[in-house]
Amino acid sequence: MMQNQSVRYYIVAVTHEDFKTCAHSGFCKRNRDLADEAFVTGKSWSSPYALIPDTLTFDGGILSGVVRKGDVSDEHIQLPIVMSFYDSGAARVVIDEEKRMQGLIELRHDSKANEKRYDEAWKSLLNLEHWIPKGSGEDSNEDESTWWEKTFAKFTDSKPRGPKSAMDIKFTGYSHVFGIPEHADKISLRETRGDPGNHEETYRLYNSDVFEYKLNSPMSLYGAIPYMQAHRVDSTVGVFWLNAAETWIDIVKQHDSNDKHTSTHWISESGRIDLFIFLGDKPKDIGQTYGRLNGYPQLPQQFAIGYHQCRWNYMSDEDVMTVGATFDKHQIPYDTIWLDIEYMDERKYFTWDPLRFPNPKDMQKQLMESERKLVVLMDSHIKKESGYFVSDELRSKALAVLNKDNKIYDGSCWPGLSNWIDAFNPAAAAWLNTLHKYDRYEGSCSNLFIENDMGEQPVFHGPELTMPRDNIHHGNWEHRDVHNLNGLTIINATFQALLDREANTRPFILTRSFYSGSQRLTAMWTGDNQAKWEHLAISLPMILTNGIAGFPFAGADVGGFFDDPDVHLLTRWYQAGIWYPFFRAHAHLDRKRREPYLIQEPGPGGMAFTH
Ligand code: NBV
Repeated sequence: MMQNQSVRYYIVAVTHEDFKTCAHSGFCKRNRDLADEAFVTGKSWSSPYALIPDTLTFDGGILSGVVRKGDVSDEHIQLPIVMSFYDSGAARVVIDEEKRMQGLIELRHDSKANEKRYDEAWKSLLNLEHWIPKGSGEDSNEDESTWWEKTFAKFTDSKPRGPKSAMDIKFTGYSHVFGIPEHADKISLRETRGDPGNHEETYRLYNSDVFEYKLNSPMSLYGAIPYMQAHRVDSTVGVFWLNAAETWIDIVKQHDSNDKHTSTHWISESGRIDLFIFLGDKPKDIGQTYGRLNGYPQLPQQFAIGYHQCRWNYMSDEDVMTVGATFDKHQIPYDTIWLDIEYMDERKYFTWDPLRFPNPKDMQKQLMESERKLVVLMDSHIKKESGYFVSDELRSKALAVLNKDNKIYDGSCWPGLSNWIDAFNPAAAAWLNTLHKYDRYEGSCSNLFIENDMGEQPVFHGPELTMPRDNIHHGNWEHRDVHNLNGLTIINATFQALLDREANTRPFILTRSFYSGSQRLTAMWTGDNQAKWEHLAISLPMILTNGIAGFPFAGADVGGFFDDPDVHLLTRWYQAGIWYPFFRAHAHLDRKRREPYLIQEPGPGGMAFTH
């Protein structure tokens, strides 16, 4: 059957202007303004918060107590605080309230004296956006206009659970901080207060599918790892901010006569404060401790560190075999060939286009003869169509994401009108597991692996090209609370499915969206880059930053996804790409063929394609 042409291309090209800045986000603006007030105008700033000394207890490495807002007589806002100190050298600070808050932690690690000091001084900035019932009128001197409803680019977010949270972390004695992927930016993170050379805007973590993303920018891209590291010659500090909601991070550097310091301000839309702190001499020391918490990458399969040949799309099984045979003819090695969204019947996952891929098993068996693999693209948006078994089961088993009215959420995506698998639900993961079994996924063989592309949950025509924040996931979580985790739930379920499909094979998955922990399950790549020299250049700090954040199995589309590279750029990109831990060439549907055997040797007449 032919494709549904109406959804062949992105209907809406959502570019960087269509995404929020801090100023568009009520909770971010409030917290940024507060930091300005405290830091800029602030010697006279005094915090309304205090630890209540006689509530403190220390037992089995755990320090517990209560933080109070207001003066001693005012007991109505009390926040339990728990600090745990682990043998690994990590510490955890949790401040729990039904809703959110803002505080300050100062980090310093003096390794010369071989002394690991958690110098968490609850400085004067401690502040809390505590939960209040809607319309209660408390804190009436504050601007509540964005607390209960927020409209951005014609989309209104109903925010039924009100305004939410944040905190400050100061890296005392460190002039550089690194990490918090994913941004198209340099390795040493820039300041965000708009002076020359700094960013105008706050770093954002809100997994997003950004069309033609901007370079040297703090805007969020497809993945989010809220892990930051600061390093100087013999001392390293890391912080992990355990929060999967939209998060903004401001960075400001201060120099005094003795030292340099980096102050960071973390602002999340929801959740409690849950912060891990890692101290060590060298980055490898804290990389070790961070891995003990969130997992290490699995040892990649041999084929996975080889060369991957991809494009959107190889259009038939014959096309796949011809490309493979031409690689062999030119004696260019490749280990894996990929199929993008056009291999299916009307973009319905777990099906094959009957005209173009009539014999998928034969195709995979031929690849198997030379130990090659096939990777096919698979996502969690399911075409809404009665009679399509995946859609019927998703709906009848009630395993889809819901809208704010607790009805199955309908949105549009590549297949047209779609519903989304809610992999937060263990029953949905278990169901996905059954779909991958050979008897259910007809035409699949043991050398077929998976690309989970759009885990940011892109929804054409959705707010910032994703789902509304008041959508509901399993366990009554609002989408806003868990947005950055969504892609991880899908790869988690897919990984388990591939593991259970056949004993003794290790799954291979590629993901575009990620969170801390995804490194255990998949490789990642930097999404839809462009065939430009600047994109080749930025791929290196992006991949290295991912490594700093514990996810080194990373790559970028060799050649650039959008546009056609000239032969110089493509040749240089292959030369760089061979060093990417994950090495895959990829190209947009409309771009010219550019398999490496099409590039001529550099010669007196320059270099050319043999089209
Ligand atoms: O499936 C089509 C593309 C894919 O080729 C690319 O690698 C992904 O990053 N996909 C995005 C969807 C839309 C691209 C405009």
